[in-house]
Amino acid sequence: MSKKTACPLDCFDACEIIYDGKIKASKEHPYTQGYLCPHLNHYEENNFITQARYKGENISIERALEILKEKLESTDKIKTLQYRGHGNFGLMQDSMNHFFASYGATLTDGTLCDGAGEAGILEGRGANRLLNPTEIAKSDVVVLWGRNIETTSSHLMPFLKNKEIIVVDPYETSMVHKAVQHVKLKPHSDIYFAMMLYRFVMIENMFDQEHLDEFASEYEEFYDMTQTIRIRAVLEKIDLSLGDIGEFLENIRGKKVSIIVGVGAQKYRNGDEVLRAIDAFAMLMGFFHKEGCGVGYLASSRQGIESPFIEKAKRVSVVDTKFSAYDLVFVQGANPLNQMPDTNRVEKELDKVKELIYFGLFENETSAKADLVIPALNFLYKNDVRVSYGNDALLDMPAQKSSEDGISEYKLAHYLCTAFDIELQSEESYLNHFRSFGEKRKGYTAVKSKKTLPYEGEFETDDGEFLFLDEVDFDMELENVLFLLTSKSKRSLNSQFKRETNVYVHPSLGFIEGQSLEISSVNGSVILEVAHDSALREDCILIYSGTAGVNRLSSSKKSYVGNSAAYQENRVKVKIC
Ligand SMILES: Nc1nc2c(c(=O)[nH]1)N[C@H]1C(S)=C(S)[C@@H](COP(=O)(O)OP(=O)(O)OC[C@H]3O[C@@H](n4cnc5c(=O)[nH]c(N)nc54)[C@H](O)[C@@H]3O)O[C@H]1N2
Ligand SMILES: Nc1nc2c(c(=O)[nH]1)N[C@H]1C(S)=C(S)[C@@H](COP(=O)(O)OP(=O)(O)OC[C@H]3O[C@@H](n4cnc5c(=O)[nH]c(N)nc54)[C@H](O)[C@@H]3O)O[C@H]1N2
Ligand code: SF4
Ligand SMILES: [Mo]
Repeated sequence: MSKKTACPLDCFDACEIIYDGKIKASKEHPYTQGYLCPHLNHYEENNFITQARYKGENISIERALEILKEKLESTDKIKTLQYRGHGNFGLMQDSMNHFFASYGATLTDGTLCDGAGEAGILEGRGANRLLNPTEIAKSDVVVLWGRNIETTSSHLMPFLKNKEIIVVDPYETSMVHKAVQHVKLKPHSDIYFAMMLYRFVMIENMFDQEHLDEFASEYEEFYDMTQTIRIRAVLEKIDLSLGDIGEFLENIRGKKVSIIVGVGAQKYRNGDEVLRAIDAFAMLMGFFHKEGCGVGYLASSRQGIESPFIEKAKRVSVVDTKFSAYDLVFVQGANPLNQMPDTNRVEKELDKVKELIYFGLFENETSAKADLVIPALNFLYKNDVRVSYGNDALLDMPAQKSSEDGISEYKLAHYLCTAFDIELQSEESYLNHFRSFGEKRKGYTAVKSKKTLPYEGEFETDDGEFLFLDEVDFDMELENVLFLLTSKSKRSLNSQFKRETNVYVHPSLGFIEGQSLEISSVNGSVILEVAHDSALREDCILIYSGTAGVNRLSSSKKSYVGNSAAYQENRVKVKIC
């Protein structure tokens, strides 16, 4: 048995693991480079669910499967919903989608994560291709734009050695201390900043005319749009100075530049426009077609991988799911009662569901409410293959040991497909199917079609040209407001592992550490204990993603484009209680 497997978590890095009774980092894999993050270093110390239960009573796994089958039989198919999250990033997770889709149930679409930004990228470039770490390593300057790499993609750090770093973030991330510039802009003001960069690049003639004529002939129309911005008034509104713009352009002049964008910059209803404005600036600078340059985001991880599973099904959005329209809801790899926006709404909706079924690894808000809890086996006990949205690796994840305390997705899908007479191939044939998209490269296996220079030749839009944004929504509330940041925490991965419990505020706001603070928005409120963080702007509070109750504050209104959640759309108020 191969001792090699991979971290299954929803993370850019997709680390390779050597398992010898203990989880260890692979030293050979060029992206893993011999170390893992705390989530995996302490993975086996977690309290996994090892016991199935129904309505509070412990039952055997066999009985849990029978109950699941009975409940499916007694429920109308159109009243059955599979709600998927990304607790595990393995491709075999989809074997359960195959069952539910073939069976005639409703599945989910849309995303809680990166959909708004991705929609913007798709509009402009036609495809959301990867900017691989090996390309980023060729840059002189790396702009971290709403991405906190030391926390969320620490394996990118070695690729940034000796580069000039610029951070564009309302928060003073740890990378700021290594940076030549920190643009500490107001949240939600990135569109203005990007458009102003565009305008000044035009004024200063920092662009390559021929390149634009070939790939983005409408660049002057976009320039006209950037000219509708009143510079002084807007700079004041977003709390930047002309000096910030000038310094930024000086820092990148004549350099190879990669812009690495995170989900932070697009957790808004108009998140697509943020990415389109950043892309427009990058286009003007010619970054898409020069070596060591580009804009990297959360790329489509499955680029170049065909699904062997039945996918066609009726689907409803994962953002504002109307659970009450279903009698049976099967939650897989997700914790909607913590991670979906507008928890108050989600709670009310789930109250009306007759059979809430939770298939996961850990106890959480959703398992606590579930009628039937089915323990999943963790990645060490099952076979899988994974890819990543942050690099080109494809990793085999063979089982390292066995256990009867839970069930794998494939085994559960197999049980259900057999029970309902649905075709399912052997596990090995699916694994081989996924493996077939890989090719050996130096020290690792990569997805064949993930190329190093993604937009070489032309863009993937209808006419091969970059498509500029032609209308911008400047209707954001930016003045005299308190912004809510809901960033990712070092200690947790979304709501898995050690979750944060505090609300973080700037010390100058006058709140005392340990004090209870009621934070409220138009959607709801939550009471949390104050902790100080001087890395924040004074007009921002920070409640990390995964904190209990954080999403009582967020809205389930979807992004205008991209069927995505917009966690930071609501402004908040605070009150001592
Ligand atoms: N440790 C850890 N790692 C993770 C995760 C985790 O929960 N914990 N989650 C994984 C997942 S699912 C994802 S999607 C990725 C996300 O990875 P990232 O995109 O890096 O995650 P975030 O922390 O959401 O946001 C990054 C930064 O955006 C900044 N930000 C917030 N609002 C704005 C804004 O309006 N403009 C700008 N310019 N910046 C802003 C925040 O201050 C933060 O520093 O991380 C993955 N990796
Ligand atoms: N306020 C706010 N909310 C957010 C975000 C934010 O930035 N701010 N970020 C959003 C983002 S980017 C994302 S990606 C989503 C994530 O939202 P979810 O995907 O719901 O993430 P988790 O809370 O980690 O829930 C994953 C669950 O999957 C289960 N699980 C883990 N491994 C397995 C497995 O192998 N099999 C099965 N069956 N189950 C497993 C675990 O029990 C865990 O509780 O949250 C979103 N929510
Ligand atoms: S950095 Fe990401 S992929 Fe690597 S071990 Fe941690 S969570 Fe897993
Ligand atoms: Mo995510």
